[in-house]
Amino acid sequence: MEDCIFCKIITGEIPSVSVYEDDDVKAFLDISQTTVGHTLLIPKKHVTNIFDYDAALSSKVLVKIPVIARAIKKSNPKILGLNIVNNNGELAYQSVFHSHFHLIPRYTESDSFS
Ligand code: DGP
Repeated sequence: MEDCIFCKIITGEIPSVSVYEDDDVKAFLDISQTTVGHTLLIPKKHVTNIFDYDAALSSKVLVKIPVIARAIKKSNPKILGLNIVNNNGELAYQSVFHSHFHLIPRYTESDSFS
């Protein structure tokens, strides 16, 4: 998609801090770090949101959520929990219309900045 920020991140046209990448997905740090390590997981195929997922895309993308979650947790012993957030549609606070899953690590209160 020509004007999609996340498609441009996939091609490298817009720089990002990569966390994980394979043929089907990319994970990179969110520009607005809710907590340190806040990561976005996106399908490489441009789809707007969860309403566009068929079984094939689901099996390529959704299975990666626990993979990335475990990798984030393993990266820092101070991570005690993790929120997975997925906004679908403007009314549900989706602001970038290329499907994405937020993985937000949670620390003790003193380690986190939000
Ligand atoms: P949402 O509100 O669920 O659609 O979240 C969109 C997220 O995308 C938001 O947390 C900020 C992030 N974001 C927007 N533009 C960029 C960008 O250019 N680079 C990166 N790394 N993240 C971005």
